[in-house]
Amino acid sequence: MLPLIPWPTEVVEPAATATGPAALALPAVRVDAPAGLTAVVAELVAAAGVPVSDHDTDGPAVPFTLRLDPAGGPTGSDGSQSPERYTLQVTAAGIEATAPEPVGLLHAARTLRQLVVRPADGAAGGTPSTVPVVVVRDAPRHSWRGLSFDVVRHWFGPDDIRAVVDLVGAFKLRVLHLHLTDDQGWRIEIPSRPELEKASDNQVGGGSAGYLTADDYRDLQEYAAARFITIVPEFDMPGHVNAATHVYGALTADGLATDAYDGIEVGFSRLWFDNPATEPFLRDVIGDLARMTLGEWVHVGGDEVLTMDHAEFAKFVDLAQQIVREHGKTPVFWQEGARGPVEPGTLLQYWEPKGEEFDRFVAAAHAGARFIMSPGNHAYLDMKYTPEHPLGLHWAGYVELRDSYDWEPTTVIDGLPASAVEGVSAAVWTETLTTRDELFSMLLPRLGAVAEVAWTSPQAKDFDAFAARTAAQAPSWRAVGWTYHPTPQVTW
Ligand code: TNX
Repeated sequence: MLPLIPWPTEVVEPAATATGPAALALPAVRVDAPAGLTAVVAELVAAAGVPVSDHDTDGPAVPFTLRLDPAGGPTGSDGSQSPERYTLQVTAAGIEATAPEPVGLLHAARTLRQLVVRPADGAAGGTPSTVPVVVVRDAPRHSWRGLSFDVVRHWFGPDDIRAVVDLVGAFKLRVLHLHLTDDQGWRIEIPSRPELEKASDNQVGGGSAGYLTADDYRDLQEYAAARFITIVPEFDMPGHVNAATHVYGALTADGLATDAYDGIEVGFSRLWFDNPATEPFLRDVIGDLARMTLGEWVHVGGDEVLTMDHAEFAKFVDLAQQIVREHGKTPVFWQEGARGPVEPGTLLQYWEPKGEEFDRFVAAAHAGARFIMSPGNHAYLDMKYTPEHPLGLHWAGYVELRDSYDWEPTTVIDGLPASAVEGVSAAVWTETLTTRDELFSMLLPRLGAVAEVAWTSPQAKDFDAFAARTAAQAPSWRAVGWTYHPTPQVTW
């Protein structure tokens, strides 16, 4: 059993014979990769505990050769070829990765990282790590594989966000969606609206917090992009806006700024479409956010506006969608966006089972909307594992590891065409999470389960095997300081 998460398309292990080694020793690895990839690949090799050698003269080093090659990776039974496909081949002579695109080469290096076996505790000093002789041919099922991360309810700054980028990368996810604005705080500099900084120093329970400067945001996106991860920023509107109305009284019905809010209720704050201050605010914020964003998408929220009629809400969806498109980006909304006039290509993020809305979702799909599946009862990693769990919420139920694993994204919404599913996103909201360790203990091991739902074909999924692979990965999490919850569903 190889400890790979997500499980790949095809794994070929040679039958054990007397003629060849079952594993290759890795005293050191020499990386030979296309320009621009060498540093991140070396970082992954080092994270696996294997020394990276720069020169032949450093002593024995195993070559890890990464080559762009359209022949790398598998072809689906229907002839389909994912641009993320790759092949990783470990032989007695060395390690080779081939892929048509750089992202595939990086996936191959991530697979290698998971395959490395560290010397057993108590092994003689100098005992090298090893890697099994194997061929892995692999490609993802869905292209949108992400994590939605609330950095508002409790502030998580650039260092924590970079750690989360590393974690999502380890499971071959491609998207980190940052929930940047909400009732409690405003977490990003908007150059045309510098006053918003006044709403950054607050969070759930009060206390000091912060926000990303434009420079922080650019650096983070570049860090993520070097790892083929796209940051998708979210400005949540027309609800969840108390941070904005705290700064700009002109946005409220009575013209008075609202008080800062440090509780965890939702649904009470709102914008007013006919207020003359509203559209300029949306244009400034969405415009700046789009200009500052390297990736293709801008998320404009739309969830839980509990005090607005549908007609007014639809006007917000229409306007936000137009502004995002005017800036050359693709809009993303929470599922409530389906109540507005969604256009082809607009993405809707499903999160809550509301049967009476399913017809609307299906209609939106037929109108060309694409769906990101984040069902609360499977993919919300801020839900408690069990009733006794000290952290998290439970409005969507208790979400144990198996709940995060055993679900099928194309059948969550009755009647939705499977072809309308763009992919899957886990989500972690931070009302109850205050430290990186708490955050990671909610993400691990469940993020691996959601990643496997997004990547692996349903026929190849197997919870018991997944649980065993999870246990086998835990030492590598401990080695890099990633805290995880030792759920009893895994024999650690
Ligand atoms: C629902 S999911 C929300 C968030 C909360 C979350 C807590 C969504 C679109 N809205 O505002 O933080 O539940 O689990």
